[in-house]
Amino acid sequence: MDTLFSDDLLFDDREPRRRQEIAPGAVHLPDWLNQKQQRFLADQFRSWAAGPVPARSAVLPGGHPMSVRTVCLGWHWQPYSYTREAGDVNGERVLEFPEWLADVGRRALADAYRDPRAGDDYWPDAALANYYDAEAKMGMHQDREERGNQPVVSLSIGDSCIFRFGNPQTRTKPYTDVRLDSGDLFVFGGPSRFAYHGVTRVLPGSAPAHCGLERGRINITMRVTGLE
Ligand SMILES: O=C(O)CCC(=O)C(=O)O
Repeated sequence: MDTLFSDDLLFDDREPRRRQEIAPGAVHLPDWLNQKQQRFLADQFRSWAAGPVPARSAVLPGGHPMSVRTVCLGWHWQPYSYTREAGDVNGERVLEFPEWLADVGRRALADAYRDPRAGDDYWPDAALANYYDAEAKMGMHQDREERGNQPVVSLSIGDSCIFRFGNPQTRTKPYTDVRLDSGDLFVFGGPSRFAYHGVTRVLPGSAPAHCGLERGRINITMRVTGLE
């Protein structure tokens, strides 16, 4: 009976698959990407991860490697700064931020905020593409290496995960657990731009057929660094 009442089953009933504003400025849009778009992004991820800077587990200041493997576009992120060259990997310059991905970001804002002009001034210049295996997670953190407060746009492909979205003040409650499925969009800006957030777990085996990823989860976040 334990399994009948596990979170994996209950979440589906509790979370309707429709647009939800999780907190002011933080919007979850399920099924925003169709399967072809998901496959396209999964293919892109594989080519980005091949280099010139390969996907790697960033090492936190305490010496622990993160459980996700990350490849960056535009700017290389390492805890907690951006550089053009990946000094903690192989010293190579990261790939350019693709113009088509910036366009995705602008459309994401327009759809999430239900305002066709919401993305007009959005020019993301950095993306972090993370790969989660079945055990990977991400602790509660703020995205605050960027100068400025433009929204973060997040796309998910592959296995579902439980995404914890909190508040700008503390790593702890109040927070909301949201199940992010393959194809989902999550945007956080405005009063929620600096909210703590993290991934408590991946739901292995939940990736839909034909999403382009047999196992694991890819998450792509794009940001405006405000750096020259
Ligand atoms: O994987 C996710 O959905 C969140 C990723 C994230 O928080 C980050 O890259 O800073």
